Amino acid sequence: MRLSRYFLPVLKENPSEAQIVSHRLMLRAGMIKQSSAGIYSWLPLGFKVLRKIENIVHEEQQRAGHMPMLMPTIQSADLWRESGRYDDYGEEMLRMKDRHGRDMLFTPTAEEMITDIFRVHVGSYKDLPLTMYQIQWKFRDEVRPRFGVMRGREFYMKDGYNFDLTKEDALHAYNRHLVSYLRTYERMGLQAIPMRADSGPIGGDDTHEFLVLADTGESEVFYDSAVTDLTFGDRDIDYDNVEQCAGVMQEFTTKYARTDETHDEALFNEVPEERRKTARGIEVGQIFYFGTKYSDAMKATVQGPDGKPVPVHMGSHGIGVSRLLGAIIEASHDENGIIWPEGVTPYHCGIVNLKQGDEEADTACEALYKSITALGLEPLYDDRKERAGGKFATMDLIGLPWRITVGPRGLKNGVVELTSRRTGESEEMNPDAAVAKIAEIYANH
Ligand code: 5CA
Repeated sequence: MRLSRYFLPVLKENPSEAQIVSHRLMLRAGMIKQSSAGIYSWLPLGFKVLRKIENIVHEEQQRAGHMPMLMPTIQSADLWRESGRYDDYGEEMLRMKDRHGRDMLFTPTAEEMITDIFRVHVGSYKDLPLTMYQIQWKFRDEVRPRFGVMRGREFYMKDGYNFDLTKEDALHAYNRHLVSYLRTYERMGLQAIPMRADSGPIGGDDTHEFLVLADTGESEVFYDSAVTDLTFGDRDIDYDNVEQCAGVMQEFTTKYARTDETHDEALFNEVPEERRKTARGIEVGQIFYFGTKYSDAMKATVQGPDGKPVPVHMGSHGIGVSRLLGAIIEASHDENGIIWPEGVTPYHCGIVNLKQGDEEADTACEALYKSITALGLEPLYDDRKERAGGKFATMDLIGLPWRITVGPRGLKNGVVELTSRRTGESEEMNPDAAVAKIAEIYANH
């Protein structure tokens, strides 16, 4: 992409409505524009990161054996009356009537819809286990939408649902989700810690939230600092292997880590004092096992091995896809702007031409652009006739992790400069070496 043709409406001033850094930077970097409270348009740069995050979620869900599908955003109230949640959901649910006066709603989650699909089409235990998921827009009429995409009213969420014959099988599905989430967040450059939580309107007793520690987080959390030493890394997981998934689950959840809703002071005090931490966190996902809550209410049974109908055991599992943009920025920025982790960066590197219009500089930039594109990567070339300072400021603000700077002076010596956004360190090298370095950096992303 060439910056001269891109739609990147960066703001010079700090927008006064933004209280936290991620919201401020997303507005300043021209990623989103508010349309009404808690509802945003995703401008090209923001949309690109949203897609990157969504792709990682798709890849990791499918690696775990879960099937993608898509359900409608506007649903009939009837299903929700069956489960009892039409009344329970209260003011958070956006309700409307169609032209025939039928009650409709904008879906805040989709347990009812998926359970209906299941009960109509699945009749036998032989069709289990089954896990399907979607990445779809949700609407919750939050009392206090704030912090940009972090607490929106309209937001993008991955919601997955498992159907199993027994509680044991459903707990494997729970563990499998936990493992796949650990891998998902790490690919985005995030540490998200599973913490025992409260299930709220979804229901059930078994639930973990995934929290990214950040001062601006909305949840208060209590944990044993040993949990922050755990990393998932490059493990080879067989998602059908019950013991292996349970092993990872144990490893990541036996130490004390809870949100304030489930915090237990006496238990917490058993953690050695120097490891006892209180902090704030951003909830980027939550997994639930709620047994037969919905299958009982909506009569979703299968014929069991003995021929008798049994209600299926279910769980649901969410990832806050749009919220993740805010969480990643909260975790990775400096005073000049965003610092994207390589896994989610909108463009893989920037190319800054210090003297647009200089034949040698232009030619060198075009060649770099071609070579990097040929690697299957996407550079963002600042080909505007602007001062170098302005170009650097834009690159720093939008946060591409690598920048190649090209100018007539360097080219006289046959070199360009490769700069890391994270460390600020620069290295001079010939253009081919810079391309090779970029290829090497992204070999694993
Ligand atoms: N049905 C279950 C699992 S699919 C469910 O709805 N879970 S949830 O309520 O915890 O939502 C899943 C994730 O969506 C949350 O962990 C959070 O990251 C994200 N989320 C929830 N509400 C909002 C909101 N108002 N704005 C942005 N993201 C949100």
